[in-house]
Amino acid sequence: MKLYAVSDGPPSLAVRMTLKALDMEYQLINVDFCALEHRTEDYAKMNPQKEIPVLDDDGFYLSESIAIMQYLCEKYAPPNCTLYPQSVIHRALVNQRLCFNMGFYYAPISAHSMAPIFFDYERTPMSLKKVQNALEVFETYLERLGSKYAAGDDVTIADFALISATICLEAIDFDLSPYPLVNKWYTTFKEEYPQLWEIANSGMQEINAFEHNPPDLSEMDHPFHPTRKTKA
Ligand SMILES: N[C@@H](CCC(=O)N[C@@H](CS)C(=O)NCC(=O)O)C(=O)O
Repeated sequence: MKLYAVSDGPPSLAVRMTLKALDMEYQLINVDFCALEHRTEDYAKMNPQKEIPVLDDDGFYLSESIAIMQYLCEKYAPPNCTLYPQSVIHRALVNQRLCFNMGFYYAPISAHSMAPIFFDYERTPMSLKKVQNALEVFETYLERLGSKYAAGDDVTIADFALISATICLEAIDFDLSPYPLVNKWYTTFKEEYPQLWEIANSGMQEINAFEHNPPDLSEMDHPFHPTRKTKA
């Protein structure tokens, strides 16, 4: 099994946490985002979206981090594994949190934290407001469920996705204290799963280094880049 991943990409980190939690052997292939290794025609054969990560399970190529995490658990998790619970209701809750992360939580966080570093967009009062809105909703979910983790008292793949998104905020020195339950959930994960946190933390440190010493984007000929050299 191979995983094409980017070292500071939250979707890649969430998949790596899943592989680690499942104790699986695999080959980690680092994709250089700034060198646009994911924009080549060869890469597009694996994933026409030209996005990272991609899993190659013996010639079966799968993209989209949520689908990858679900696939890994469905195919390789031991019976009664709590990472992706079997019960319909509980699994529905995990799936809801995964969708919440992708559609509602990570998107504004990424726009506010990552895009200004890697795409030259601006951090604005509106982008901040959207992050605050996402955090308020996550705070509400944690309050209503009254659980230690996002979908219950056991850690699940939904936490891996949400933790990977939240590192982007820590990386830009964002204060989580106005969201005490999110803050507690984040700290609890770090304390209880140090080996999984190590994976997230390595990405967080990289983003933090870029935050304080931004990459030179002038040479990055990305089609979605505001200062790109060639037209998309
Ligand atoms: N929905 C995808 C998103 C993956 C994604 O956005 N990956 C970023 C790296 S963190 C990427 O490949 N972006 C492509 C680009 O901006 O060129 C997933 O969850 O796997």
